[in-house]
Amino acid sequence: MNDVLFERAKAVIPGGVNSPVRAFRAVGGTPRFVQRAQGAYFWDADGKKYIDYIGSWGPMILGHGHPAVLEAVQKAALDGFSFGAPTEREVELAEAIIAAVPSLEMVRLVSSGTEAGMSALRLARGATGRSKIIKFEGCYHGHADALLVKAGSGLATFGNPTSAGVPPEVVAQTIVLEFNNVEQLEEAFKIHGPELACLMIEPIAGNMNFVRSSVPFMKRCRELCSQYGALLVFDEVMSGFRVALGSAQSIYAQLIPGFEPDMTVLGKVIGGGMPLAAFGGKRAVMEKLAPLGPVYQAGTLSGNPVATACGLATLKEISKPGFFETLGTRTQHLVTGLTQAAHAAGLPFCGDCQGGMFGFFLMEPLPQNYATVMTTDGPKFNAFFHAMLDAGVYFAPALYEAGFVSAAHTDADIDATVQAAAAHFAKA
Ligand code: HOZ
Repeated sequence: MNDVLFERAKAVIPGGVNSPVRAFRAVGGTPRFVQRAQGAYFWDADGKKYIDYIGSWGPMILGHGHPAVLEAVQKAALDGFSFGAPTEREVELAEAIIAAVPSLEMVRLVSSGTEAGMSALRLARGATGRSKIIKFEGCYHGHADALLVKAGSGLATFGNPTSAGVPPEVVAQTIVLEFNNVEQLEEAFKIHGPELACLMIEPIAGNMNFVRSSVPFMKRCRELCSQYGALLVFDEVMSGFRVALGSAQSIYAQLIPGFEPDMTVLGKVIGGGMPLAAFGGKRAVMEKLAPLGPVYQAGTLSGNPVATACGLATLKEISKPGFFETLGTRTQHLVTGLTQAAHAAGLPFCGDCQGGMFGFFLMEPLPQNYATVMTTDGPKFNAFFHAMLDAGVYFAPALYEAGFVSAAHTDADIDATVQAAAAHFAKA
C-alpha cells in the first residue's frame, strides 16, 4: 500500500512528498505513509507499527494524541478555526513562552519556522540598519533565500547545500563560517563587524545531525556581537522547549555567566504539532515591528486559535516538575544503549543528547562541524536505517537529522530499539 500511495503521490506532488527529506531518496526505498499515530508509535498504510523517533521532526514531545492536548484542540476547534483577529489565547501563549525563556520580552507568533527565521532576519536588519549577516555551515534556518547557503537538513541530504533559484546578489550579504571555529569567527568580525546586523546560529545544530556549539565558541559569539553591535539570534526551532524548558539558551546560561541571545526563533514544540512558530527578543528590538515600527511582517493564520490551544496545552504539560529530567534520562538511555550495542560488535559509534533531542554517528569521535559530519559513511547508515525500519523502528531517513524521544516512549520501547540495533550490528 505504501508503494501504491507513493506512485499516486509522485504523479501529483513533486517527488511524491511535501518536504524533500520525507522522500527516502538518501536511504532508498519507499516512504512510509502514516495512517495514524498514538503515543510513541505510528502505523503505516500497511498497518505496520513503528516506534517513532521523529515525532513530526520535533513537535510531538508528549507523544501523539496526548489526552490533554487533544481535548484542548477539540474545544478550540468548536469555537472556530481562524478569525484573522486577536484572541486571548495568543496572549496566553506569548506569556507562557516569555515566562519560560528569560531573554524574551516580546514575541510575535507566526505559522512556520521558516517564516519565523525570515522575519527575525528582516527585523535584525531593520533594527540595526545593517545588511550583512553571519551564519554557519550545516545550520539550517528554514528556506528563506538569504539563509539558504551551505545549509544542513534536506540540502545536505541531497548533496546540494545551496539551493538553485537563490540569486547571488541575495546571498552576497550572507557570510558563512565554519561551526565551532573561533579563529574564523574573530577574523570575520574584524573585517565585517561594523556592518553586521546579526549572527544567526542553531546553538545545538539539529540539521547536521546533533552538534553542540562549544562553550568557548558560544562565549566568543556573544562577546563579539556585543562589541560590534550585531544581534545574536538563536535559532531554537528544533532545540526550543525540546532540550530544556528554557531551551538551549538556558543550558549556555548555566555555563557562561550572564549569557543570553538578543533574539530567538522558535517553532515545533511551541505548536505541539500544529503550524505555529514565533520569534522574539528584547522590547526595544521587537517594537521596531509593524504596527509599532517600520519593519513589516504579517500573516492571516498567525496566532491561529486552534494552533495556540495545542501549543498552550503542550507547554502546560512540559512545564510540570521533573518532566525534562525524566525525558533526558530516557533519551540518554537510548544513546548509551545504541553506543554500547555498536561497541560490543566492535563498531565505531558515538552519540549525544540533551532533553528529548539526540543524534548519533556511525563513527568516532563526535563531529564538531559540518565538514566532519559529511565524512560519515552514507551506505553504512542506510543499511542501519533499513534494518531498523524492518524491525519497526523509525529513525530519520537521512544522516543529517537529529532524532527525538517523547514522554510517551517507555523503557521497553528503548530496550526494543537497542535490541534491534544490536542484532543489526552483530551482522554488520
Ligand atoms: N526540515 C525538516 C528537518 N529538519 C524536515 C521537515 C519535514 O519533512 O517534515
